[in-house]
Amino acid sequence: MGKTALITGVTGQDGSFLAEFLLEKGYDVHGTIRRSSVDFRERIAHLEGKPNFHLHYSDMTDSMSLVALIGRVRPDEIYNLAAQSHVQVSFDSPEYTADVDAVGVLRVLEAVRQCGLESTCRIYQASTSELYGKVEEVPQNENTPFHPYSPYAVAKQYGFWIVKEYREAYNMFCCSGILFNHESERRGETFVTRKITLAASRIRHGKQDKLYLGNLSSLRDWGYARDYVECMWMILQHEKPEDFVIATGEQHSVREFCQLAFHYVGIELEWQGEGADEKGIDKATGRVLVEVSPDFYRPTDVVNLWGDPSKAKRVLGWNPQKTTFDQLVKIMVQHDMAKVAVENAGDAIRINLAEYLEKGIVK
Ligand code: NAP
Ligand code: G4F
Repeated sequence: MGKTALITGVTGQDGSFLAEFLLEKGYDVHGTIRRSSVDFRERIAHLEGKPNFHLHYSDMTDSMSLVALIGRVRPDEIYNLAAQSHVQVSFDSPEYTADVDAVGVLRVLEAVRQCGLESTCRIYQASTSELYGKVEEVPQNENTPFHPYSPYAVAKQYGFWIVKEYREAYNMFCCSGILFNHESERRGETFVTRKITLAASRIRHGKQDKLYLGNLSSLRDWGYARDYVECMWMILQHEKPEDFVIATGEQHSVREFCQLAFHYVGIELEWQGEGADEKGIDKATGRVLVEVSPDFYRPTDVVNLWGDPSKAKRVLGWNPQKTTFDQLVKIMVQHDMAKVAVENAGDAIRINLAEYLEKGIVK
């Protein structure tokens, strides 16, 4: 018999890659989705209909839905990925973020206990490098003190500690992966990397004039999401429950990411000015393509994330450099150049259709 896994947040970037990964390993995969007026299942559309892939409505704010689902599925492994995952949004919706990202974790742990699965079900909690926040040392490892620096990070801090508490109090196999930023062609479009690769592609195709960003000097340790979901699985296959830092061990600024993304669409940028006056200028034409907008500044910003993945490498045998920074940017740009080309083709068809309707050819 293959194992059964439950993924909360299966429609997200990580959930979709993890579902693919577990299906390939022969798992029976169950995922949670939430009701919304527009059905947004783009990332998992290719998995629907597979016999071992099952979707269920549930919400992290609704403990009854979680108890009922976990009792019915009786998973061997739970990957708790569902979250309000946008740091800037957490300043606007702090209470909701706490409900989902903090209390939501407690709801999953309690549901497992109430269903009598505490000694059989292993639980992975999607923790984050945002816990290091206003960093107290670089690079950051499993022993670096936490200093959360946003409502999102404070909520995730609760999640981290409640997982540790249940591990020690009830002897449950539950652990946190402290994941540094990981990106992909499926990344949400308002996170900085995807915002950049989409904008560079649209600018290249003449569909956008300029890209507005916040803090260009912010530093991140960016990896490829597809590589990171493998490590989530490895954490649950380890002989004992432990927390791990998952990162590449390499750090780049938002400015560097931007430079490379534009390079891959065929535009070389040079930077002029400082702070809010800094601009990214197309060397060939002199056009200003990137500007800073204080709208994207955060009340408190985390600016120096750099992970040390030594423990995951040594204990789990995980390769933190499977996909390099350069390859990651290239994958994302290639995807978005193709996406914009398809959008352009769609626009052309819509224009024609509008003309047809106007002329009364199609009624
Ligand atoms: P994501 O793309 O934003 O996906 C989040 C998932 O959570 C989506 O499926 C979303 O559903 C679901 N969700 C949100 N609120 C929910 C609620 N109230 N009830 C049920 N489901 C809900 O995030 P991701 O990048 O895949 O990240 C996965 C997890 O890792 C998150 O917990 C995130 O905080 C954490 N993390 C991410 C990174 C990173 O760099 N990507 C780094 C560290 C930690 P909808 O599709 O319906 O919105
Ligand atoms: O891409 P970001 O929004 O990601 P952030 O805040 O690091 O959060 C992501 O990674 C965390 C792991 O460390 C996850 F826990 C979390 O769920 C999420 O996946 O911003 C990255 C940096 C920030 O310093 C931000 O201030 O880029 C800076 N930035 C500059 N201009 C911008 C922009 N961020 C966004 N989203 N949009 C901008 O225009």
